[in-house]
Amino acid sequence: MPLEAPARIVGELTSRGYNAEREAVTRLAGTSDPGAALERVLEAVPEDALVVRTEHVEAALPTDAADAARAEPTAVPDGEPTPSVSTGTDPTPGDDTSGAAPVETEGSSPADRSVDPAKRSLEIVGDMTGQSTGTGEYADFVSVFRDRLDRLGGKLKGRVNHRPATAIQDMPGGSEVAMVGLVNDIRSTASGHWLIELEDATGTFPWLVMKDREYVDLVDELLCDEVLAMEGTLADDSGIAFVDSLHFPDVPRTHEPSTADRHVQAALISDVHVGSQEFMADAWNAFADWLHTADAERVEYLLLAGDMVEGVGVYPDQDEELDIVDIYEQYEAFSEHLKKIPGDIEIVMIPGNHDAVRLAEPQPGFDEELREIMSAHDPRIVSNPSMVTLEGVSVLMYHGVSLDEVIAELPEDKASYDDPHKAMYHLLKKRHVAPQFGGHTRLAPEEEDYLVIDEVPDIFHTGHVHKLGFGKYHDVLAINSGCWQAQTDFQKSVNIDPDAGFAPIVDLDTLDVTVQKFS
Ligand code: D5M
Ligand code: FE
Ligand code: ZN
Repeated sequence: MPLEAPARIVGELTSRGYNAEREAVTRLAGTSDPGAALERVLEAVPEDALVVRTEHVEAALPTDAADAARAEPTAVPDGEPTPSVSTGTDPTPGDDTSGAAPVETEGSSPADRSVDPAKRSLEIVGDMTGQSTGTGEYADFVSVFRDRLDRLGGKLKGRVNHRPATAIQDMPGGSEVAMVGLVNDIRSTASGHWLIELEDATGTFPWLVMKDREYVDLVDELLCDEVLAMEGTLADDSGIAFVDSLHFPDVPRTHEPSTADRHVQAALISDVHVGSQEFMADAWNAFADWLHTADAERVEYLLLAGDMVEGVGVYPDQDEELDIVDIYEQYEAFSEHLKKIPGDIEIVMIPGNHDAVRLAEPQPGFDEELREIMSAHDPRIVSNPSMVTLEGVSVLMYHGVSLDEVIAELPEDKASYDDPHKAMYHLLKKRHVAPQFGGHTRLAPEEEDYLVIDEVPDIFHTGHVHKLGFGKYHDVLAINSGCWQAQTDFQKSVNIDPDAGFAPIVDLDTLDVTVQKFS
């Protein structure tokens, strides 16, 4: 994979489970072959290291490469450019979200909102808060994978005439075969073909995708541990099958989203990062002011997809950029900001990787102490991920840590930070918010796989990558909602240019999106 940009290097590192020191990334980016340099550094880092540090790079690379890196620091433009907002071009004609341009607004003085809360309906589905039973033992891994295979495999079984892995190896060579399983391994062969090992409850079986087949293009979308179906022809010795077709659980093309019966709107935001020196209080206040105006009187729901606060000790050197160093004080400040939102707006929030809950997903909603601190506005606090239904419109809320991984592992035209919604499409296609175990996204095995996308949502809402982008995938509206934190030093050093101070507003009766800009 080409590692031309520092952001791509960060993505690659995070996909392998590492956080990065910014100087380390800068030095890698300055080498003549960052991909090869990164491999050398990773071979040399201590096995238990979670952070790639400058000294690791210095130790692993010859000094001339390190010097070259110092001589060519990453260029960051001085002038603050207007963030580029990806408005999601949809391959489907008639997509009503494409071309929705950001609308400039000014924080105007509060006006009376006339809303009728009696018309509302808000239902939470799939909140796993209080349901965690996992202890991280082997048996939990067995049950979480079994549940994943049962539920996602169930969506595929009607589509192929599948057999268990052990039965396939007993069939005569040349037979037509099909199997449903978890991707256990993806390897390229010496001759450029791809070997994909599928695993089911009985065992594993290897499948070969030939490099000249048209669907070889799908191989670079695959992630370990996702569920797939394959059809093909058994080799003469029945030891391997040649793939003829490959199926994802996917969203059916016949999916028809539900809509609200009246004109009512939801604001979808995330990544507020209160407590960071870069938290944009002015933009937040302008947003809150706007919500009090008649222009926003249809906005009756506010969904917050995680990273309410900046947290403490989330990334290396983060403390240098903290405005509030105590985690509880961060939530107290956040609560003050929440109070500025009109009291009649229903708020639903899930945690993110900066929040004070366990890092491993699924993340339960905040504990009692934090709920108490944030109680003034009486938000609904649920797990990451959760499904919430607003007047019949189902919204899958997920913070989005796995998007870093999808962006790092897939080719740039299929998933990138500039088009975060396209990375979301792949999660919808895989029907799972974070398929890969053992990578960047920390996962906690539970009896049930809470990360499976069982029901197709009408809207999929994520954050985390701090980029605004939206579009439709098989008529599911995918929105990544940007952030309220200006570019941090780390982001500057790796050329991540966040979309900060935007609020995408969804019409729940049509699923149209408009973007309000407050920065
Ligand atoms: O992360 C916002 C985005 O920036 C997300 O794509 C991860 C990336 N990021 C930010 N800081 C780091 C460090 N130190 N290492 C690796 N990746 C990083 P958020 O977690 O929402 O602040
Ligand atoms: Fe964030
Ligand atoms: Zn995050």
